[in-house]
Amino acid sequence: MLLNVVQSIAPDNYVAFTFFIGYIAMLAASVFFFVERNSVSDKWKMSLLVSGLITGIAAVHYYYMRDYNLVTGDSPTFFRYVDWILTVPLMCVEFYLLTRLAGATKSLLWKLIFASTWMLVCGYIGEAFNVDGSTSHSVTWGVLSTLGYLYILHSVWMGEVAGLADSSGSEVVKKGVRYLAWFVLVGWAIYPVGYMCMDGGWLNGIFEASTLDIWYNIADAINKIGFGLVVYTIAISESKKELAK
Ligand SMILES: *C/C=C(C)/C=C/C=C(C)/C=C/C1=C(C)CCCC1(C)C
Repeated sequence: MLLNVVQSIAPDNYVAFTFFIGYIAMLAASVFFFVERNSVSDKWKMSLLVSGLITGIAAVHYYYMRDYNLVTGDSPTFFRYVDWILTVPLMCVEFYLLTRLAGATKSLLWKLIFASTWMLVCGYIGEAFNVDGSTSHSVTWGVLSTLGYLYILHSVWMGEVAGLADSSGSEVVKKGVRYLAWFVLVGWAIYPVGYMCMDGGWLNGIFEASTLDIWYNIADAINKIGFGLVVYTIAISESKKELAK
């Protein structure tokens, strides 16, 4: 708060600028998802609540990340991971909510939450505790983290989540889950690529660490707001169908 009052963004500081824009966009998206809960049937209100929570939690973190970055000039790695560890499991909750009517179980939900938490905890250890820029540290934890990522990818493309979406009997849910699976495959892949560009990573030196934040900020906006909008579209279409009955 205090820092926020005295700092302003230099015109050529694109990193800070994307933190700022990210904050506004996440905030606006939350307002949108919360207000739009009124436009969907009861069954879908929880999905929109979760969409709004994802962008809302991100907005709070962007607020702090922007300040942190302005004051220190560093990447706000800690805030970034706190944000992810809260929001990525919530994205897994969205998959559960979308396939619940087709029979998704609590055990599926917990497996997805566990896999995402595993992915992020291992990633954090790999990134934050790599004091001497060691390649073996970076690669070991990166590979461990990727196991969690692969589990989620498998589940949403050809595993339990995909199977449930197929058997849901709704084209909207089936297509929607497929869209979300694309987010996981392409949008989420930006983060491990960024990770590999850091000290000790296989792609180190390709991007400046400072420009990495720009990529992460863009990726976050797509992955959180875009993801939420797909969920919103599914919820609206399904609610209309229910009304038409
Ligand atoms: C809104 C934030 C999202 C969707 C963040 C997603 C983050 C990941 C998919 C991170 C994955 C990583 C790996 C697969 C390996 C290297 C370490 C990570 C944590 C960057």
